[in-house]
Amino acid sequence: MFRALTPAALVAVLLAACGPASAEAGDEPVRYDGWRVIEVVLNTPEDLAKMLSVSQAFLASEPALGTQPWVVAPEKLEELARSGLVHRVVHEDFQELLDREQSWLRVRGDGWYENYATYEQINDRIDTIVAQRPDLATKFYIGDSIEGRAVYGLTITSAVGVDKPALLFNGTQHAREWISPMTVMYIADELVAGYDTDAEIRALLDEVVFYIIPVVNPDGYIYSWDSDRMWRKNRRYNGGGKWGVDPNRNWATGWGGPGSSGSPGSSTYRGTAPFSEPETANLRDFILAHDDIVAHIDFHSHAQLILYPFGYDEILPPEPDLTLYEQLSAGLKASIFDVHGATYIAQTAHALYLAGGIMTDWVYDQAQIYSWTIELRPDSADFYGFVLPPDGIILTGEENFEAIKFLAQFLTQPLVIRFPDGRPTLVPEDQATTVAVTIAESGGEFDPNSPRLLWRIGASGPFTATALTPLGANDYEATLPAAPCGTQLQYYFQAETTEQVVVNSPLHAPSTFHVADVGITIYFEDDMESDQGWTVGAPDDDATNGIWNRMDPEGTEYRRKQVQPEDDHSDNGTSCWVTDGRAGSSAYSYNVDDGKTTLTSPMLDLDGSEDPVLSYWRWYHNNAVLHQPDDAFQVDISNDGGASWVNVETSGPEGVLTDGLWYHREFRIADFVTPTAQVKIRVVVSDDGESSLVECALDEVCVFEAGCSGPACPGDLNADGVIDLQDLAQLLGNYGTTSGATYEMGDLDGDADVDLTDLATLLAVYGTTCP
Ligand code: 0X9
Ligand code: ZN
Repeated sequence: MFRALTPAALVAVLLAACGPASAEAGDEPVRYDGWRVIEVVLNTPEDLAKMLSVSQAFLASEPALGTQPWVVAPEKLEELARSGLVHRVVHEDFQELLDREQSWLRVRGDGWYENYATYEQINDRIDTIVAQRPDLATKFYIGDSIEGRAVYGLTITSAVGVDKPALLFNGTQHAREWISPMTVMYIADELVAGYDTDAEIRALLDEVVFYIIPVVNPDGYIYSWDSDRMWRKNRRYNGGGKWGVDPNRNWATGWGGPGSSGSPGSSTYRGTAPFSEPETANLRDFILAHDDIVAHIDFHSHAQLILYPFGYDEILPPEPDLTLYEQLSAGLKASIFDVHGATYIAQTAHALYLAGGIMTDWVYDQAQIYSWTIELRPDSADFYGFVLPPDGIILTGEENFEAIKFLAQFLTQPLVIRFPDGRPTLVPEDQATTVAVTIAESGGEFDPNSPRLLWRIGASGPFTATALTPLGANDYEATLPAAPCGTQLQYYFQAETTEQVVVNSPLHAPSTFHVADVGITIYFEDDMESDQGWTVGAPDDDATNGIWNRMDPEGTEYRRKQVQPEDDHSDNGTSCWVTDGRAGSSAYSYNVDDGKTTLTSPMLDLDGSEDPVLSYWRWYHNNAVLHQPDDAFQVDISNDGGASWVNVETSGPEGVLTDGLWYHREFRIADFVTPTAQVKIRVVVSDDGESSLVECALDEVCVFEAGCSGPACPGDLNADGVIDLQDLAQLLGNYGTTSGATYEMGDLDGDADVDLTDLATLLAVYGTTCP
């Protein structure tokens, strides 16, 4: 019986049968031709033992009970059938999936985060970031890997502030988890890019130091690119044809314990001693040499988990740490969820499975640093596993960036002010805008009556305070006031602890603040609650099932995955367009089959627009492990009333996540067609067979641009639609101001003072109502 335990170790299985344990320089890469990807149900330890005798190539990092993804060699299929284990084949050829990934890699676009990056490309990116912003980013070196490759990191912080607390993020202890270096690089990039434009990020870099080490196991990472995509460990030669130590079993806390292996061929091989590997020893030394580090995240994939100590035993951190871990883990989870609706489960590491010698346990236990293991996308029911389609890179980066901002704020402030729906940067004129606000306690006790919005129209003058409307729990609604077109709303938020400690968002308000430009021209807006003239069908539509209709969708699920949404996207009403929103008796009842179904918008008159933006929310679910070439979701645009079409986005046939979540998409129309009076958009969904479950939905379509929709209403200082005594009084109250005056104060000609010219303008329209 082979003692090797994980997919990487299936090469050890092959060793006995047909070849070398591991591809070496000059060898052919390891191939998985004809290996079936299966989902198997394991109810008892006996089931698990049976399955392990069929194949050691499970796709989870540890063999576990439950519904499990597995890979089985073709010659073992008969044995699998004989075993009586309940299973289904989800893909016929694992190698094909790996080959597809290779083809995705070849179509790398302009954007650095459009596809996975090699070790060299990551190092180049580190150098580029440092070259572009030497004031914010510096490079460090923690030592060499066992094959002599340098491990580099980035320090990201501003020159403001001294003795700042630091956060450490690392990726790629495990070689095949390619989303992990991309995610930490995304965090690095966003921190640097946001310093000049986002007051919240600026405050973070003024308050906190970030250490980011994207590839702590470079040899393994390169090996997973060049030789065996499923390689997990480092590249130590253990003798006897066995390679690699699992870095995440090589740390000292609980070293040698359960969930780690003493067999050099195992993919959870712990090594000969704690820190026997240069990769872990160097990382340990870096941490010990930096006593500014207060929190750490070790990024892995996959399964969407937020794990905190302990992992080596069924024990919990003592109080008050446990409470803090629970609060913080809940905040990380909520921050991630708010971005794209992805669910990451927060739990102790041992609740997943016991594993001795993991980094997170050591960092917490020995270095007294709050530490997490985050398992990134996809979720545990997904068969892409480590082969996450590349459009998942930015989505994963975006949601985890919110999480680390929350973490940094939590550790530096007694309360954290969060915005679950984001903060507006562009608002309609003369119309109030609401903002959802949530307060989390991060050490302080929150005074629920304290939260307020402070705002002003224009760049000077005092801020006006308005209380937030409580919505229950720690949720509130803030209302940004109506403001005239062309102005700028400047605003910040405050909340207090019961001990009157005031926390601002952004942190250093009012010397920095959030801004929203006022003025949106809306050309088309549809939350799908009424019929605005969309049409279903095209001459060559041939789908036999799942035809577009507008309704309140009925949610469907299939094998732990949401297939059709239960709810539309907009807050208002319940309807959206959906490819037959009925649930039926099974998820297959009303999904798209055998062809395509087309939904076309009414004619949109964009005449006179300058740079309109098309925005919508869409849902696309397709459970094919690899899309059939004709399976696609596509959005097209026309500027000749539908005579000709230009593609805006296509999901599928491959390289795209189709995981059944509402995603917001936004495009500049001029990037595709010249805006005319005859613009239409259409959404085409196709499924070339019946085998895959295809569901699509569309909601909140909007075409808009920044700018004023009509002539501004000069003189209406309080934006209530009439120019009356209140406006006059407002102007007269500020009359004679020589600098820093705002529109609202009476500066109608925008020269920052309130003088006779302004008064004359107001008197000329006095008593009128706005158009
Ligand atoms: O097993 C690991 O090292 C991590 N999972 S992975 O699939 N990325 O290999 C999880 C470590 C978390 N700790 C425990 N489960 N004890
Ligand atoms: Zn891992």
